Amino acid sequence: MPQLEATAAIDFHSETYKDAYSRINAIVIEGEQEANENYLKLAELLPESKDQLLSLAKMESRHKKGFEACGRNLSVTPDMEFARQFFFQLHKNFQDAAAQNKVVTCLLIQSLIIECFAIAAYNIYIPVADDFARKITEGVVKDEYSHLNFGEEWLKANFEASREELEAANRQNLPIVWQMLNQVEADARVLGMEKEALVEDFMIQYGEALSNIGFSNRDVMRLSAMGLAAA
Ligand code: PL3
Ligand code: FE2
Ligand code: FE2
Repeated sequence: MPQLEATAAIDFHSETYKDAYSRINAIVIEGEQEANENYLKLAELLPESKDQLLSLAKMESRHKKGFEACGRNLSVTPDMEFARQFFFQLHKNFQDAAAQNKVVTCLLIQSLIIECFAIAAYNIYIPVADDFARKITEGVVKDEYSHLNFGEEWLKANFEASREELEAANRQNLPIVWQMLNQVEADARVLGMEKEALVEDFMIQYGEALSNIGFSNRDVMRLSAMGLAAA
């Protein structure tokens, strides 16, 4: 199994590994922090799901603490400034949508795009992680499926009314994800994660989510590849 050989070959304490980890670890910490804030905002926008959304927000702050411990365990200082810039556009689009009460756009950005991105990244990371980080990440990824499920269920129940806004939000935000992947490609490779595997896993998760919500196979293909060719 090539993946096992790769694991054996990774030196978690080399300067090269730690340098790449300072950015990837920061991205994950910042992503969990922003996910926490986004679910708190969604709890305001969707009072009927308030308790559930507050519990998702709480999970996100636990995830953040877990990944901070992963960095500490390798004596890595996360580059938080890099991570804030990494998320800037997606974060801004979420906040603009929230300010206009566009719940569908907020759910697409956080519960579909960001959660699928996280699920893909964590699934690809688990086999090449150090033992400490692997245990943490395995626990986290289980929660992320339930966050994705929240978005799927809500959007499925409101599919016809949400359809147009979902299309527009997808067109606005999915190309940003491909750019984000390009920005982490080199660092992810140092950690043993290939961009092609991340793209593939993301497209599978995101495509399944769109299909569960109610889009046809044809729409799923069109929506989930939006902007990919240009990336
Ligand atoms: C939502 O619950 C969490 C949001 C986190 C987003 C993470 C995106 C990660 C992309 C970077 C690829 C490498 C990940 C390595 C995993 C430790
Ligand atoms: Fe999370
Ligand atoms: Fe999450």
